[in-house]
Order: sequence, then C-alpha cells, then structure tokens
Amino acid sequence: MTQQNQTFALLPEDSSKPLNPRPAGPRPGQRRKPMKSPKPQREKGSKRKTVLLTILIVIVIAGILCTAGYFIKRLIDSKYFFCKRSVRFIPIDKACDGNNDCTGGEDEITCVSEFKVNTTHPVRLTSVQRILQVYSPGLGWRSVCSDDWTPQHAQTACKQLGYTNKPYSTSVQVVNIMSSLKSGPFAAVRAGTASTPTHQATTDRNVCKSGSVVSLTCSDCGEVVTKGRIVGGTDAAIENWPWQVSLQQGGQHTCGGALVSDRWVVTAAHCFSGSKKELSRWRVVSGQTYMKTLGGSYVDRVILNGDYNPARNDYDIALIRLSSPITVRETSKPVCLPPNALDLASGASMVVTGWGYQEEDGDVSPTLQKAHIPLIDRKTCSSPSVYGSSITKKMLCAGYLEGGVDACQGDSGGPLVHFSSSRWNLIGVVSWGVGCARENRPGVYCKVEEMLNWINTVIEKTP
Ligand code: 4AZ
Repeated sequence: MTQQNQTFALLPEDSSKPLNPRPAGPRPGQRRKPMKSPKPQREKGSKRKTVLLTILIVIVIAGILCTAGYFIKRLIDSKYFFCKRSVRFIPIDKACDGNNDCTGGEDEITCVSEFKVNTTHPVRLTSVQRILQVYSPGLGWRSVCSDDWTPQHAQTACKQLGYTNKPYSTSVQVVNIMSSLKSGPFAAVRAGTASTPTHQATTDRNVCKSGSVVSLTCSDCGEVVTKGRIVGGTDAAIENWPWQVSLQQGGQHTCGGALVSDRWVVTAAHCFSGSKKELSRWRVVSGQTYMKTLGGSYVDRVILNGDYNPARNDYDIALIRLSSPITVRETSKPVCLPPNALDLASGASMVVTGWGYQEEDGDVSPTLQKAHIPLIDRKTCSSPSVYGSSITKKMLCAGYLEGGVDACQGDSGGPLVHFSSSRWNLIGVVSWGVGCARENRPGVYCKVEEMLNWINTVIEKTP
C-alpha cells in the first residue's frame, strides 16, 4: 500500500473534490492520450498519390513489355516461319521453297503462285471510247452492235471482265469510232442471251442495224472527288489517288500497288522475290496519305505472271486478292484498267505516285508523293544512249531524259496513271530503272495494256 491511498481514505467524501477544480487535462507528469480524431487531409492525399503512382508504374512497365514484345515478335516474324502443328520455327526462306519443312507441309500452303495465260480472253474494251469487242478463234475481234443490247448484257460482259459493280453502257455511232474499227467486223447479241457469256451470245454482222456499237464501263473506277519520292515529286493526298496502296511485309512498307476493284490489287512481280513468297505476313494498307504500318487487309492470293523473267524484269506484274473486299470510299477506290489501243502519244502526261525513296540512297517517304512525268516513246527509250535492247514490248518508259523526277525504290509495283475521257487509267506499274532520276535513265514500267489479257483471265478464273 502507498502513502497517498492512506491519506485519501481519511478525507470526508466532499473533500475529495478540489475547491478550485483544475481545468480538464493531464496532470503534470501525465501524458495526454492521443485523440481518435479524423485523419488529416494531407495524409489521405499522399496515400492516394502512392496508389496512383503504383498504377502508373504498372501501366508504364506493361507498356514497355508490350512494345518490347511487339518488336521481338516483328523481329522473329521477319526471320522465321512458325509451324503451328509441330510448334517450331523454321527460317523464313524455307517457307514456300517447294519443300515441306513443317510437318504436314503447312509452310507450303499459303504461298505466291504463278499463272501463265496462253488463251485469248474473249471480251475486251477497245480505244478511248471503250468499245466492247468479242473474240472467237476463227473470226478474231468483232465490235458488239447496240442492236438488242440490254443492261443485263452489260452486267454479264462486266462480270467476264472481272467486275460486278455498276455496269454502265452507252451506244456510240459507228461513224464516230476509231477508223480501224469502222469497217467491222461486228457482232450482235441474239435474243434471250442476257446471261450467256457475251462471246457466246453473239452472231456475226457485217453492219450494225442500229448503226451504233456498245461502249462499256464496268465500275465506278478512276474517278476522284478533287483533281489534284518519288524523286522530285510533291506531297499528295490519297483522296486524289485513292487506288494507291502500300504493300507491307511484317509491318514494313515494301512496295506500292493499285486497286483495280474492291478485291484485286495490281503490283509488280519482283515485290515477291526471295523470302517474300509466304502470304500470311503481307498486309495491304489502303486509304492512307501518311503511311501507317498497323492494320491493313489480309491477302489470300498472290499470282505472279507466269512469264515473269527476273533477269530482264520482263512481264513484271502480279495480282493480289484481298481476303475480304475493301469498302469503297473517297480514300479507297479502284483505278480503271485501260482499254486496248489507247494509243497514247509520246509526251502524254502521266502521274506516278508512291511512298518510295526521295533520293537514290534515301529512305521511304512518310507522306504519299506524286510526280507528273511525260511518256517516252519506245524508240527513244530503246536507243543506245538510254536503255538499248533492255526495253521489251511489255515495258514502257516515262520521265525526263535530263533526269530530276522519277520513281525510286519503294515505289515499285505502284501506279503510273493517265487521265482520259474523265477517268484515270492504270497505264504502267513501277518496275525498274538504273538508279533514280538520273540523266538518260528514266523509269521503266510494266505496260498494263499488254497485260490486260492476263489480268482479265486471272480475275475471271481465280476461284
Ligand atoms: C526499285 O528498286 C526501283 N527509277 C524502282 C524504280 C526505279 C528504280 C528502282 C526507277 O524498286
């Protein structure tokens, strides 16, 4: 027991209350018990900050990991083909090399193919007026009379030319057509043949009863809303060249190309050399002025011209079929295939477009470029001071002999177009040249007119 206790016990009850009560609070020597009051605002804020910082760090790390993963995947994709069934990688140049390197041969399934055409596609459009002609082996080409012609016949003929979109036909008086066609021969459709292939639906005529022949347009191709490196070119907007596409392999711009319908792209055969024959890594990006490397259409067929000669760059043309059709809009729409015998004069004004090098040892351009260049006649281009015997019937030249403006690496496969009868026509496909924009070394293009038979046959016959 303590002394203090004894003292209190002796005091009367009242006397335990001090006369002058001390203010409530700790007695001297006694500590105040911490109050259970709400936490200060500052403490709350700093906790929230810590949480936010943690989230931010997690997001940044995830971002870094994703980006690293993306680049690692791109790197692996550019060097290896993944065999899904046997779960292993093989070097990319072993894919599509003619040997089954994956079990089940899955490395040889989605590959570039070749197609040679020895037959004559029996329907064509001729001259700037797009006069419909049909072919039969004994009789050759005959212009189709407007006699008994119906919109259904136009639909059938366009389908034979690979188009299903907006067929449109008009009549042109025989007296107004190209002189070599005026004297015939002609052919006219028989009654009740609207869905028979056009060349089988016609009979011969020496003259057209109606005095006119059919002019046909098969799609809303080659029309743009407004009219508007390539070395020495200028910036271009895709709306003015909406058929231009970027062909990308493993996310890298490799070649240009031109939409000729909502599902088919014309490009150069040399874009698919070496390890570029496997289709799953190709994408076709359309509708972009500033090249982007994400997205794009998948490819289900690449068909090289079977006569393509890599040593000479002869027949340097290929067709790509997209896995699904693009939506035609202001920024993505096809260019027209040219008619036969368009007969462009030397010096005719052409436009070449692309994201290719802006100088010989340069880099691809981030924005689409265009260059206006004149057509160079065959004789000049085949002269010893230019390209001599390297120029074949399947090639054409365009540019300036003094140099300065030209297509270049990365523009390959892209379009050379010409505007006639209110539409843009695909005249050439960027193919080759010695350097870029050099004196006496103009750009050489695959001549599309010479490839129409091949293009129409491939598009019609591809299952
Ligand atoms: C190329 O390497 C290439 N100057 C394309 C076009 C031209 C030259 C080279 C024409 O793809």
